[in-house]
Amino acid sequence: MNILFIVPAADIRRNWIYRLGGSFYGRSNSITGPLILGRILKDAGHKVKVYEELYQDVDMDVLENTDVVGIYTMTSNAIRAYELGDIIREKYKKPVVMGGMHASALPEEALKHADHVVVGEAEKVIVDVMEGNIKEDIIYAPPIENLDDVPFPDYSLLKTPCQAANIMTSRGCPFNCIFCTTSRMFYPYRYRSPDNVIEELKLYKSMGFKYVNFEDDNFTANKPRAKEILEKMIKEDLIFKETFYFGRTDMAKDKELLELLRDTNLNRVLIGIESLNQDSLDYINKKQKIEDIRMCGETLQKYNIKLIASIVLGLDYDTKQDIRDAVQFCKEINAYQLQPAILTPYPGTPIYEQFKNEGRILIDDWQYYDMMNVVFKPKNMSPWELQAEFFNAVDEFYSFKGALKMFKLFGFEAGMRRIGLCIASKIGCGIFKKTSNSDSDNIYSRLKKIS
Ligand code: B12
Ligand code: SF4
Repeated sequence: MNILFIVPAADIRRNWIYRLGGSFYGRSNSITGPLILGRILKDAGHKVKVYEELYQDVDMDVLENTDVVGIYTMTSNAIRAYELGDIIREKYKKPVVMGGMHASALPEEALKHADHVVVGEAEKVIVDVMEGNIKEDIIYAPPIENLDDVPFPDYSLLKTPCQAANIMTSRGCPFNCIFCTTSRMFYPYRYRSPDNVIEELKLYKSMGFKYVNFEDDNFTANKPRAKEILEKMIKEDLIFKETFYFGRTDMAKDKELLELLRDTNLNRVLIGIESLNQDSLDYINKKQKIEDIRMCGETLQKYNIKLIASIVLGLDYDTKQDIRDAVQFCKEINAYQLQPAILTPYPGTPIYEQFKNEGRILIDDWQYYDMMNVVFKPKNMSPWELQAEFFNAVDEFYSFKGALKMFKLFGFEAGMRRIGLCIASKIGCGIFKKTSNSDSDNIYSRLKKIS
């Protein structure tokens, strides 16, 4: 059979300005699920192609020779996924199977645009589903017990650009913050053996990948295991250029771990600082103290590890001043990047249930669920004020003066990338101002009206 997987991207992300910006700043990569499932299907004798719409449009002609289409969904691309599902079923008369984060949280909704929906990790059922051996509409797939049994993602199936290989050495996270989708989708928390991880890294080295991202939700959750992987990377000479990963403030307490991260070039880390208000941290169940955050910010600098500080905007205990203080703090600790994320009630999370029960969900158009748009009614400010705080945070953090500091701290390349981010953020803020002041019907004018 000829099988096509599509990872959709919302309308705004397929526009050429966005793609151009992405190619300057980001390194193209891929969700690993379809590449793993594709590998399983290839091993079962099928021909598979995978497209990431973030980087390139899908060549619809390919559908003529396709027998079945698999579509990955996350919430912000669900509308596009449904649009594709409808077109492929109605115009091309091909069966569609959906899976991924969003379809797993709301399978009945996804089923309106697909022939089958797989809830959860699809490795064990994918061959039977794609071959049409399963008759149920919604298939509940069991989580994989031993992740070492899962084949490595097959990048030869990917038909769109890819500069960095993504590796997942674990699934889930031992914590359970109230807004987090992945600790619920990938449950329980499981991890692969260090040797299995090393084999995958060897493959990427042999394929010529210069960049690798560790996409685990919390790579340093199990420190002895993380250290073992890093030690083996050094021993096997598996060092890539600047390597990205997700961490947690607690990693900064372990000096040996920090040295290994530095020595293996795992030198760009995204950490959820979330808020500098302890009531907010407790409310989201972060199990993190303000002192941990401060200590982490100061320590990472000493190890030349670039911090991408993620803060959540709009928590029930936070005021506008709390948001501004958090941005100021990120500047003070010389965070390399700021990732302000507007609190987003993703289906399947406790915060979604809470806001639904309290009647606080204002916008149910999924394309706005990308952490950059306000979709709920905040407690301590109006929706419009929160949206404006998001752009204020970006504008305030990405100053040219701050970028110059980055040259000094992290060298020329990092400095230039930060300049690029500065320019992109100024353009983004300009577009925001223009759009929000225009008479057209858009998300911002809707938020203004609601407020
Ligand atoms: C790598 C990654 C990216 C990359 C690549 C994504 C891309 N090209 O679209 C980049 C950095 C570009 C990215 C961007 C974004 N991302 Co992202 N990303 C991830 C990350 C960290 C890893 C994905 C992965 O490989 N998972 C591991 C594999 C094993 O799981 P999987 O891919 O889901 O596959 C399994 C199942 O889902 C299922 N399955 C998957 N596909 C299919 C298809 C079919 C047909 C079937 C049956 C089953 C099936 O079986 C698979 C095997 O078990 C996840 C977090 C995570 N843990 O998943 C976030 C995550 C998916 N991203 C998220 C978000 C919000 C975004 C952005 C909106 C962020 C932003 N503001 O810009 C954008 C949107 C991009 C878009 N396409 O529109 C959220 C989504 C939340 C939600 N509930 O919707 C996540 C969960 C992060 C988080 N912690 O909240 N992302
Ligand atoms: S620490 Fe991060 S990955 Fe873990 S539950 Fe909290 S938000 Fe999710």
